[in-house]
Amino acid sequence: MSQPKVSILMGSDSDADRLMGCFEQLESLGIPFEARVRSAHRTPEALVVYLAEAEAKGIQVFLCAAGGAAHLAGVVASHTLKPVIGIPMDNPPLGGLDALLATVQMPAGIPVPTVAVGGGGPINAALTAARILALADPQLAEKLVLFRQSMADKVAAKDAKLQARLA
Ligand code: RP5
Repeated sequence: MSQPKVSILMGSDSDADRLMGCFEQLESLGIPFEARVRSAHRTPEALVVYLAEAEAKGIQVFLCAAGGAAHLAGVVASHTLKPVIGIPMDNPPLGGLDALLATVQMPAGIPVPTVAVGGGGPINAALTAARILALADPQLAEKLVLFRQSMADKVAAKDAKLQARLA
């Protein structure tokens, strides 16, 4: 089995179902990944230990999903120089605005580029990781070209369907 290149960290297993799109997108591009539950607040020491292990085994990009007072991505970014992408989770009662602000509003010096709350956010996190890895991987870059073409084909098919319905 290939060594994982992407690590998806989540603050709780309650986040996992909403990250399926992220897992599936990485799988469809053939990017090896691992997903782990580590919390910035509940397991701060275990998080730091994991990050050292992950870097040692070749993880290139960290995707960090957390809800509520979501410090996970920022804490990870403070311990690594690898790219860290924040995925704010749309938890009740605030619907993810809390996690969005906690993830995206980092002080200068510790960057956490952050994807959308809910919806396509987890998928776009996977695609951003893919673009980063594709800088040094021409085969992956080609897969991204094909992925984009397949999206354009789907839009064209939808337009054709709409035109047929209106005719
Ligand atoms: C965050 O707290 C997690 O990322 C999760 O979104 C949220 C709630 O966690 P649980 O109470 O469901 O374990 O750290």
